[in-house]
Amino acid sequence: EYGPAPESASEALAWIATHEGRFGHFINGTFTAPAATFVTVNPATDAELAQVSQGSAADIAAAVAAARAAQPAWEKAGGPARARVLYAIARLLQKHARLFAVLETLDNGKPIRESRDADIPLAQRHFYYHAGLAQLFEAQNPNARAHGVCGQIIPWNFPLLMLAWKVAPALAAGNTVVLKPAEYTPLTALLFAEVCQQAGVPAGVVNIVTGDGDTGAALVAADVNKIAFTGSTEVGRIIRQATAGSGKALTLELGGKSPFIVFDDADLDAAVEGVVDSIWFNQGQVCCAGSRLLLHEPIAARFIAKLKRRMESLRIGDPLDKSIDIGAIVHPVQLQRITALVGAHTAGEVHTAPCPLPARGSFYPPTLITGLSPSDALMQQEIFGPVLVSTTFRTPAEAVELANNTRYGLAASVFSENINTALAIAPQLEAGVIWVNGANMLDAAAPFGGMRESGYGREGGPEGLAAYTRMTNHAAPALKSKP
Ligand code: TXE
Repeated sequence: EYGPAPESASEALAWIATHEGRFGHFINGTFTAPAATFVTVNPATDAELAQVSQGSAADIAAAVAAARAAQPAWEKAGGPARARVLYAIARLLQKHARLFAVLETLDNGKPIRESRDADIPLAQRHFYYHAGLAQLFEAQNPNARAHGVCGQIIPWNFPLLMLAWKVAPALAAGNTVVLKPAEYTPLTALLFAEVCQQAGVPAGVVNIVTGDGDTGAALVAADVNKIAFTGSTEVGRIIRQATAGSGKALTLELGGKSPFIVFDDADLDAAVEGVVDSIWFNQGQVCCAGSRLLLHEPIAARFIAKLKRRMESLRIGDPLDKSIDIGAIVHPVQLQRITALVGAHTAGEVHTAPCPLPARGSFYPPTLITGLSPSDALMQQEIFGPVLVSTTFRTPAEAVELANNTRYGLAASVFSENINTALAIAPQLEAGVIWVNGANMLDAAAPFGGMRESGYGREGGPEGLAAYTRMTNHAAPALKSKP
């Protein structure tokens, strides 16, 4: 479908060239003139991709004003009218899937196989799903009203998909948005702005302001009705404090240190593949990555041997090469963070995948650290890289205790061929999302989110849409007006 490996970057680079490599913000349906720019680079080659504007408080204020002006008509248009626009966005994401996938891989460093088969299709599906839900939800919840203007701040690990998770439900419920992409990966959000123009999204309904944490902080402080944030637990805490007492609604999707539990009756080969999907997907830069491997003692040595053998076949390299399993780390700063966290630690036995690393770019090898004790820092800290730590347990009760022994509570995987074991363990795990004999399975219809320091609120499904509405005792305007 995508021609011979490696995938060509030419279409994506040509798109960047149509903007002369310099991007303004997308406010009120048009691009502003680029100003005060910063550079976004391809982490696999260190080559500059484009210059992107650093959003100021004035840019945020202009975007919020556009969103405020557009909101009443967008809500009043009603679910079916909004659904038409959401379907149009979904179809355009599908039509331009290849361009989006290559652009995402260039900006983020993730393997093209993942952007092509996961990020972009899941983003499309999010818009298709919410087009349907826009109509159904309104009919079933006549007293639900939109919040108004939503400020949305997203991370760099799944740039377009996190945008879809934020924008699709907000628009479906009749809100307008000001979205700030992460500074490392702004490009697919800017391409999405063009999709909005083509899809007939009314001016001001979607606004995109690029920039760093200062731009994000300005958005949090702006006159918005809701903030939705995905990112680090530390910044989540700052935003929580900044919005306290402001009356702004808030949802937070933060970090994790999710357990991956393998019982002695598990299909060990399937569990090994589960580990690969869980911690080496997207170089481990996944909030719900199964980064703590908990092994039942009777199979622990056998499992580690199998896993080490599997690591020998992992291929690290050019993310545009379709045969590559592991791409680049998003940015040199993130690479340094991973290196420092692992380097500061002396306990345990460190095993790395033997595939040589490319000579340039930000690459880190898939890494397995065995023989740690539950209180070791690496068992507790989110590394957000391709680093798996493991320990063993003797009884199901000990497995549950170890699994719950962090400050996080985002996701968990349980591998067992005994459904009674799986169903007995799952409800005892303090995690928002639990997979049995699987990992990292996401669906637009399944609410996703954490507990404890992994955040609160849900994204996806009717619960996710409900988080973009408030209940009133007035019927929705669209249902009151005559056709
Ligand atoms: O995240 P930040 P960073 C974790 C992961 C990673 C660490 C640091 O452990 O190693 O965070 O990554 C914006 N007010 N996760 O530094 O800073 C920022 O511009 C408002 C887990 O990249 O949280 C970006 O758009 N916004 C995670 C977004 O917040 C602010 C995904 C996330 O950046 C801000 C990413 C502020 N004061 C990192 N400061 C997950 N849960 O998926 C920054 N931002």
